[in-house]
Amino acid sequence: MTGKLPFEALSVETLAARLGANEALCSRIGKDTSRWKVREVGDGNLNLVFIVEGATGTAIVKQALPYVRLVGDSWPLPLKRSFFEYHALTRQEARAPGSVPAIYHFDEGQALIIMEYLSPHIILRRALIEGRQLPNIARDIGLFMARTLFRGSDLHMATKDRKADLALFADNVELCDITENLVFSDPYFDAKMNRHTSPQLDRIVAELRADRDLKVEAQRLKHIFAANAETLLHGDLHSGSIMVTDSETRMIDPEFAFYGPIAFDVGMLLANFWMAFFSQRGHEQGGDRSAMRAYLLDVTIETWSVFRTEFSHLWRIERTGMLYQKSLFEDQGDRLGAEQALDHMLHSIWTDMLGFAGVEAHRRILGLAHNADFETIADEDLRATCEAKALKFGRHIAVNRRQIHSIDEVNTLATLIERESSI
Ligand code: SR1
Ligand code: MG
Repeated sequence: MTGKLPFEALSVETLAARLGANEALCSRIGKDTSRWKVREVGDGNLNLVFIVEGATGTAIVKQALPYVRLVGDSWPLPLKRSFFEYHALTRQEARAPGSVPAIYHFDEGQALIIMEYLSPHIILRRALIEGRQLPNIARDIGLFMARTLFRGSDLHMATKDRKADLALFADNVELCDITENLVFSDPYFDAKMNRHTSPQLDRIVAELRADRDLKVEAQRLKHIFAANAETLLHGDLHSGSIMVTDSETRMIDPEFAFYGPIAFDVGMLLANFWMAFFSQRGHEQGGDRSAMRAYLLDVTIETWSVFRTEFSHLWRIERTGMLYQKSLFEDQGDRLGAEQALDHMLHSIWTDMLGFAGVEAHRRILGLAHNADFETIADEDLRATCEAKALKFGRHIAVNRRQIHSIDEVNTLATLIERESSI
């Protein structure tokens, strides 16, 4: 197959015939296609994902579809998202080596990426639902975020290179549009594709939609998301975009990559830990999840701390871009000036991170794309109780983000809300 053929979606039946001559794939898994076993395992909202097992190895073949898989061909979506995913992965590997799957081959015309099969990794979200406590995720994800977000910005890059990347990723318009609508607007009005646990949450949904302070804050956050082209974001860094074992963590699926605010990736990620926290009450059939709840709050504390520490470290040793030049500070013996500027930047990331976390929690409960943490709670009353608490928490941290000063304060709030008996 070459990139010049018209796009055609792969299937379990056609994959071996279509990719049997692909050298990158054959060199990894063996060229005897009669021994290839192909499974389609995509459980995300957008793409096809195949596991292809051959005589000498296994690889992943991921292919974009010209529409949103979750909705169907009534919602067209350009294939070029695969191009952005490929280019984001190459930059993430350079900036945070070992944190993403290895890429074996990219075919732009067929919108497919052949990449490393991660095994025995599972999706982090699934592990958290099962109640597994992974010891390294906070460190690994905190480092990934600090390294990719710092090194993709004008704090580090040559401004010519950053502007070229800014222009390249600016074309990821349709995926940004999904986030702009699904995260920042749809949850706050009666948008067509919204759904929520009903009737249990009806009253709360009506209250949130009538909440002027919340709607204004969500739009201020949307403005920051759209206008603050600070760094190359992963763009969809939730617990479904991370694969784990007890000792390893890899980030996947950066097709939403674009230049946006540093705080967005951090906020989306932490929101998913807080949602996992609020969902645990719905997963207690096998026993009490108090220890898991405590673990998840510890993960938020450690993730933020690792992110902050590594970002600060890079600020001190890799600040080679055109922002806050050393010639203005350290080179004049003004180390404190550089520290003051760092404090300002971390403070603004912190404040915006809380806002992004709040609206991310809302959209996963009120919008189109829900998460399995809540969706797998079969008892709808119990699910609604968990969801209502996460909604209340999200509203508080989004609206009051400028008055919240520490992660302990956020986690105290989460604990108090989680212990409330009614919704
Ligand atoms: C229509 S796409 C819905 C969601 O799935 C992706 O994973 C993103 O989170 C997006 O918002
Ligand atoms: Mg995805």
